[in-house]
Amino acid sequence: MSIKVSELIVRCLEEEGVCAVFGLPGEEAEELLFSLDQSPILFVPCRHEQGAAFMANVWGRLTGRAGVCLSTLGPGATNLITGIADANLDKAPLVAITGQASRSRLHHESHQNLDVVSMFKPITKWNTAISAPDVVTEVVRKAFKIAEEEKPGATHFEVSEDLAAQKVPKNTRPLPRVRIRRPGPDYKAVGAAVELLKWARRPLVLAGNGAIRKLASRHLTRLVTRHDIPVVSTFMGKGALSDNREQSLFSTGVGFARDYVSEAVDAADLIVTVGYDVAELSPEKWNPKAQKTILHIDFTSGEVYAQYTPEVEIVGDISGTLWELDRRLENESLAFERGWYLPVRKRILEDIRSYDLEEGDRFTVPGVLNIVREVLDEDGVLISDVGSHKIWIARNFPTYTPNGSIISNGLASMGIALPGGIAAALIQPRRQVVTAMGDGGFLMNSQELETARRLSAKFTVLVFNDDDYGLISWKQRLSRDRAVGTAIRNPDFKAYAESFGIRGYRPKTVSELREVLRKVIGGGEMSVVEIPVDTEVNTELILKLKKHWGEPPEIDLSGQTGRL
Ligand SMILES: Cc1ncc(C[n+]2csc(CCOP(=O)(O)OP(=O)(O)O)c2C)c(N)n1
Repeated sequence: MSIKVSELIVRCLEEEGVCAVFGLPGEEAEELLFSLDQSPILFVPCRHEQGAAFMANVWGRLTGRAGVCLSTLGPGATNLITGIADANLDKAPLVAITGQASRSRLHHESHQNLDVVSMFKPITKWNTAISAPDVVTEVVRKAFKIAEEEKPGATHFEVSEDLAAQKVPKNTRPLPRVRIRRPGPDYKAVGAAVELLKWARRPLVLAGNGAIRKLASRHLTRLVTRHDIPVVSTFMGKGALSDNREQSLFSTGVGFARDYVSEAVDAADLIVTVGYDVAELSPEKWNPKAQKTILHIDFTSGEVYAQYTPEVEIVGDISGTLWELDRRLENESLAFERGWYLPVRKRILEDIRSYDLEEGDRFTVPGVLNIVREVLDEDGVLISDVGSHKIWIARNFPTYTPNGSIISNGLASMGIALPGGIAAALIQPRRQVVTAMGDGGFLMNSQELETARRLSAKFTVLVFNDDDYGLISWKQRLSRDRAVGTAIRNPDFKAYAESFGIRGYRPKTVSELREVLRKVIGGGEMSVVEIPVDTEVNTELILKLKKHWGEPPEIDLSGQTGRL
């Protein structure tokens, strides 16, 4: 008795606990699709392979277990690339599966035949083509193991159509998942870190995307609240410490200009990085003179930068390290100044409030975000796309739980938010899910509205409309006083959403906006809310910050919007 290789692959996916595969069909993936059809695993046909890869990506980020996407050979595989690369650079566990032509035609030029394994090499942690039926169980286990182990990322395996149809003995068993303990911190390194902390007066934690994985947030919260250490998070580290906590100084801020939070970073005498990922934020941004004393805590050793030369590196499980440090510090006399960072927190909080919208005001992204925060449950999730709105979400949107806001900041690819919302709504149907994007990012993957509708996914899509690739024109105006190549035009987004059978809204006043958001967020329906936004607030922010730092303005405020 025998089964097909494709059936064995699906059996292995079941063993890995996979419950959904996002993808697009193709002839060379036929065996896999029919085998999936015999399994409890849900195959979600998407409208673009990029959408499928982004869904798997956000699935991985929210669950810590690899999200899975599937495509055919050639064009299907090339379409997957951006979503896979995004997962890899953003440290999201993802397994990609691609079909391939029969092995008998791979040696010569043939229809849709590309060397996908070579193509995916630089965007994955590991990838391979399954070479024979008897290695299937090893390949699938290895793909999941590598994708999920620290630091997580993307893996890929390719299945030729002739191989998929080959037979293996029916009793072939998938290899079991094995729970692996991550190594704990080295005691000498912890000892050196304790000495550094005893020396410090104003330590400050920089929490990166590793600080929201594997329970690190819980241990971080205990350590910093007990010893009154302020925490600044990177965009992807948001929620590692709840912004409700007095010690939270929110995120690293605008990034391309010194923000209020820089005052605390400047004043700190020890920067403790926790799960800090340089793909997100270069150390040149916060340590330009390479003078900071740094304690590095991460699953892996630090990347080499002239501005990142830690005094001590503790390499090992982050939670374990934080727990151990907390224990070791219990009996030490520390000389931390208490509350030294509070004026910075106060300024950040006041700044966020200053964007509150009043009746008659034109909509701005930070103003709308304040209303979203008012309406969204504390444990709801806001998934950001990439653009000027992302900067505002990172800087202004209080986040209370790890993954309470999801931002792509490694590859930082536009188009992730809407597919990401579908993944979030599927995994956590009771959680309030809001996605926020610009008009540019929305139309990059808006075809997935059909997927959302078909799946009866329920979440809110906010489209900030400025008829412009806003972040680019924001930056161009700062450097050259004008923007080129950024102005775009849009369809009627409300009518567009409605053409998919999805409720569309275009509020005109602040009270109407509040009413719409109260109705749609967590309202049990899929909805698209188009919000025309005034972008003057972007340049004004930079002017305000320059004034704060006593720098000359050097910005011309004329011709702000990108409208045609
Ligand atoms: C796939 C991709 N293409 C291009 C870019 C470069 N880029 C970064 S932000 C941005 C503009 C985004 O415009 P929009 O989606 O309208 O959002 P806004 O900036 O207006 O908030 C562009 C083109 C990118 N990050 N990703």
